[in-house]
Amino acid sequence: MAETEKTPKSVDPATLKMLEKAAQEKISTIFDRAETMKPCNIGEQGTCCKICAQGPCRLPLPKKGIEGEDTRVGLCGATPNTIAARNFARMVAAGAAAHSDHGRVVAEVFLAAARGESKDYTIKDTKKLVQVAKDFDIPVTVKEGDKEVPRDTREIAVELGEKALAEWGRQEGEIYFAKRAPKARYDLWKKLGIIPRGIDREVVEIMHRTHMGVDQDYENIVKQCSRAALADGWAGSMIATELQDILFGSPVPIHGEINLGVLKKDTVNIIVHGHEPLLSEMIVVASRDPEMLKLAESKGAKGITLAGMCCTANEVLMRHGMPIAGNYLQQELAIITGAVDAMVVDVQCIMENIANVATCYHTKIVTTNPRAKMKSGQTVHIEFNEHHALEDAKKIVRTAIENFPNRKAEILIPDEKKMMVAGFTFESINYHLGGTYRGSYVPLNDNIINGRIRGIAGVVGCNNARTMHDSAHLTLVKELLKNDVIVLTTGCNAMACGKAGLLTPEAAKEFCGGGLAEVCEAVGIPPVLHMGSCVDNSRILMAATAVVKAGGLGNDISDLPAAGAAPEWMSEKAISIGQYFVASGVYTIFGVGLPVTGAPVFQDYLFNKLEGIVGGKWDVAVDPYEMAKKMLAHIDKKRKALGIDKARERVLFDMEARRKLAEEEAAA
Ligand code: MSK
Repeated sequence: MAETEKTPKSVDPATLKMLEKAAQEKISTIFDRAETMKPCNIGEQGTCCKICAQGPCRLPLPKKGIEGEDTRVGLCGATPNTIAARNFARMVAAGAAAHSDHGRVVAEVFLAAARGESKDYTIKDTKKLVQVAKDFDIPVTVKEGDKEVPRDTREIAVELGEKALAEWGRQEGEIYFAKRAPKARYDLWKKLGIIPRGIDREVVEIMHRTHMGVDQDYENIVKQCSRAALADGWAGSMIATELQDILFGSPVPIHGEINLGVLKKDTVNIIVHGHEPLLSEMIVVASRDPEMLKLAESKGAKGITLAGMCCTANEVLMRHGMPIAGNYLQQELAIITGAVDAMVVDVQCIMENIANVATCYHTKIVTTNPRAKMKSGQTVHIEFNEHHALEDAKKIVRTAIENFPNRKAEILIPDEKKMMVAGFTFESINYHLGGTYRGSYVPLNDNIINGRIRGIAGVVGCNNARTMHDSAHLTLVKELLKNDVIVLTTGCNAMACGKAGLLTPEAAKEFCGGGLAEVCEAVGIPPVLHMGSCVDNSRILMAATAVVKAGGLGNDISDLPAAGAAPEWMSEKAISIGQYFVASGVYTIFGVGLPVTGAPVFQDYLFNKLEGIVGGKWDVAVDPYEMAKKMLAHIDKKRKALGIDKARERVLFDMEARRKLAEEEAAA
């Protein structure tokens, strides 16, 4: 059957064009392998146990389902619930470790910069430095005579760097940022005993508890999942976001372009791919260096195009407006254009196959991180070190420039690219809604209370080759917008939205219900707010906290008419993110499927019982329309509980009106 007669593999025309080129050139991509290799059905159910050498013990659900007592056990007697819970917990541990190890390196570089040991990095956002220092109980003023005067910025930064770094190795007590959460949430965590002690400790404890013959109580395992995931969301990831903002500058709304059409035939094209902005920030500087531009010209190129891929793309977009070449499933395809002179990678979401694809073209894959090397293909390793960061970045850029004359294949760059606005943080949303002098979330809350905005959704996460590329992301987001739900996004969902034109203020008129469109047009914001990379999901936690603190919508994140989703997730990091949203009180729904279906009792605990404990719960819907329906039902449930379900009309409700509504509700 011809390629065009099959179900399309993507909703993105640029991706389809490149898949056609790949087929013509007989290059195997992840899209092909997803067709030929079927997933293991026992692993999919979460009930394959391979944590000791007596297995793997495979406990699939019987075809007819469970009749009577569930007697399935592994060799040691482990039940499907224990096995699925252990597998789930190990995903949380891996995800939390990945985000947090990113955060650790940021904290190390931050400290080196504060101490003046890393000349290429400096403190850029001193206002945020002071704010974050206060959260770490660091004095920001000193006594001079009888006056309190601001403390030396460098001293504050050094103390913050030391205290932040100590969050990884802390053995007792609580992570500092736990107190950033609404008081009711903090008190609940305290009561449940799930406030993380130290980041590394919680991850290690999952690995211990899930070792053969240790924790055999799925509820107790989930408790540790919450602790480790909270250590990710409210510590590892949040520290990464905050220190990156202080080092590189906090993002503000900025224009950028997205999709493979940002590459240029006549310039040196460099793609930075992965997650840590420490490297990409320096490559941005190096690619603008006059010496580099001159070298590019001497090789016959008309300049240097630097574009991002995956979350590194979000980082360089948010702070510099650098273009994005594509999201996770487009990494092989970028190379297939024949126009990428170097793909520079660091950590996470880098497919091993890019090295093989690169051998069919001239593209150099440059690995830069000692934790992530590649064996196959034409890769070079240029280790990136913060003590001579710019020098290393220039070496990498030079490698790309010198490779420009080696282009050999036919070049095909799809025309597709779209404009977008990114760079929203919980602070900049505050500013946009309330203005410089009265920055506040109150106008947002008022519009939720009066019903112009029905609720808030966080839609985030990866692409997954088992589902049509970007399709579930876009269907879900459009359904939510149509129903007046404002969307906060990060990661590969943000990029899918960008490619589809949803990240512009003009999208409000085209895609939103009347109420949401009215608000977005009045404020001049897109209806989908791009808040950054995977670690920046911590910005969504802070935005949710700011909404609670602005008042009128309950006392806790779990009271908000809000829901979270990852329609095309694939990475273990997504499971950690999901768990920290659930443990923060958010109804969180995933597409694709969760590997828990083989353990119905454990699944019921995650999908139902957990809500009565932490206020948030897990859910799954493969169909994005079904997913939207479930999210809207949850949002409406919360609106009802708040007594604002009858307020979906065009009136601004003052306190008196809200009280009246609540009384009417009680009387009904
Ligand atoms: S890059 S973790 S595929 S969002 Fe952060 Fe995209 Fe998921 Fe990687």
